[in-house]
This record gives sequence, C-alpha cells and structure tokens, in this order.
Amino acid sequence: NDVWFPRKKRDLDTFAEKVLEMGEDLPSDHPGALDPEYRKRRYDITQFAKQYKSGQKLPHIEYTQSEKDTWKVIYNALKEAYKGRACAEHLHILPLLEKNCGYSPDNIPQIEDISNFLKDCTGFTLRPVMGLLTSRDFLNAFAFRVFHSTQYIRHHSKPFYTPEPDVCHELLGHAPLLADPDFAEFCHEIGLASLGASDEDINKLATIFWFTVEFGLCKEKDGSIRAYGAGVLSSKGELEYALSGEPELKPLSLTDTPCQSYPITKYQPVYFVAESFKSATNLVRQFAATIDRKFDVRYNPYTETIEVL
Ligand code: H2B
Ligand code: FE
Repeated sequence: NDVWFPRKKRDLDTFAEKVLEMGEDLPSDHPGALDPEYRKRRYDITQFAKQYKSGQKLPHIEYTQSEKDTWKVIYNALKEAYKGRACAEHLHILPLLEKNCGYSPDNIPQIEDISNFLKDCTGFTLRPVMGLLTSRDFLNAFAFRVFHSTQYIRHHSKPFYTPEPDVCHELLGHAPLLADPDFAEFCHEIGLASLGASDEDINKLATIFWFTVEFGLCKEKDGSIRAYGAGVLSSKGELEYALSGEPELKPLSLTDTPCQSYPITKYQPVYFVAESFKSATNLVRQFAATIDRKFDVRYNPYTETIEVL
C-alpha cells in the first residue's frame, strides 16, 4: 500500500481545506442554524483556522459577553460534576490551567496560552481547525503531538448540547489530559499507528480512539472508576450517567474494543474501562503490530519529522 501521510509538521497545513462538515457553514439541524449572527461569527472564526500555517502565532479570539456567558454556565456545572467523577490526572491539571492559562468561569482561555503550556508538559501543541476532520487526518496529526482545536463555542440556546466539537469540549475535555505524559504517549502511539494505515485499520483505530480519548473510563488507584474521555468530561449529563451504573462497562481490550459499534448523537450504551494509560498504550502497540504496513515509522522530535524505517 502507498497511502500518503504527512512526513513533517508543515504537511498538516494541507488538512485545513478538507473539513468534512460544519466548518464555515452549518447543517439545518444545528442549534445555531437559524441565527444569522451566530453563523456570521462562526464563519469569521473559522477563517482564522483556514488561513493558519504551522509555526505561526495561534489566532487570538476576542470572545463576546454572550459567548462568555455560555462558557460560564458550562464551566460552573462541569467543575461541580468533576468532583468524585473526573480521573486524578484531570483533577490535578485543571487547577494548573486556571493558574497558568486563564481558565476561569469568567474567561474563555486562548489556545495560544494552552498550547505553550502543553508544549512544556508533553510536547503537545494545538492548532486551530474549522470543524470535523476525517479520522485519518485527525489521527495522523497525533503522530506529531499536534491536537486540532476548534475555537468557536456552541449556540447559547443549548448550553448543554453540541452536535460537534466546540471550544468547551476541546479546552475542558481534551486539553487537560494532553498535559499528562502517559496520556500524551498513548495519543502519540495511536497517531503513529495511523500513518499510512489502510481504511479498515483507520476505522479500528478511530473506534479505539472513541472508547478511550473521547469516552474512556479508567480505574483509579483506590479501585474506583472515573472518567478521562473528553466527550464525558465535557457533558455534565453524560458524566453523571456514565458512572451511574446504568450503562454497561467492559474492560478495554484488543478483542472487544476495536469492533464495538457506537451511537454518535446520544449517550453511550457501552463504555470501556482502562487499567491505566500505560496499559492502554501497550494495547495500541499490540494493535499496531497487526497493521498491514510494509514499513515502520518513528517520530524524530528534533526535526519534527517522521522517519520511515
Ligand atoms: N475532527 C475534529 N476537528 N475534532 C475531533 O474531535 C474529531 C475530528 N474527532 N475528526 C475524530 C474525527 C474522531 O472522532 C475519530 C478519530 O474519528
Ligand atoms: Fe473530541
């Protein structure tokens, strides 16, 4: 197989034009679809992402009072729900983001500040994105320890619902865990496995990603079960539901997880529980070893390039 994949960080610039949907325009069932002011705002913010090139300073967004009000409702509700439910890493890192990156109920943080913080912690950096990328593009970026982040916020009419990633999902769900070295390594490993993989393997990796980075639960040192997936950590309702005893919990595994089907617009009927980020990383390495690929890949952090072996 000879599927193209990015070899250097700058190659990620080519993804900007290939957003699947909900980039600068919205489908008719989006909560903001009939609000011309929201659509205009959304369009303006996505243009920064469209024009962004690797290495540039990240776009600074001056959020409006209405956007800040939406953020505040979500921030306060989630902070309360995190007690006893978010994993130890998330509970440890969120206060550091409050101290160093402008996280607070009254302020929507800037991705430039978060990116600089993550870079110091794990080498991860953020770059802006217009909307949903293909699984392949989104996962390939992880091989460079790059996370694509949206900068617009959900519509104010439905603060507890969004059909797509928004700044609340990225900054409260994803960003904190990317500061954890073991979690960062896990993401990096999925990214490396995705380079040049077949469509079938990409689907399996996307499913593993779904049940870990997006909706993962994990076992704490004291044996309790907590959440580390960004989809769970950015929804008060789903966070409470996931740990309520109602959904089915299964151990994260190479036999079950990659083939599990899942709904994308309602709460998950099944969640997978990881023993630790390190064991999840081993699982991805085992999966990567089964991938039908005629070469091996390695990331060179000095040159920020992929070496093909
Ligand atoms: N694109 C963007 N911009 N953000 C995401 O969180 C995202 C994506 N998730 N594309 C992907 C798909 C994920 O659910 C997997 C890898 O398919
Ligand atoms: Fe996400």
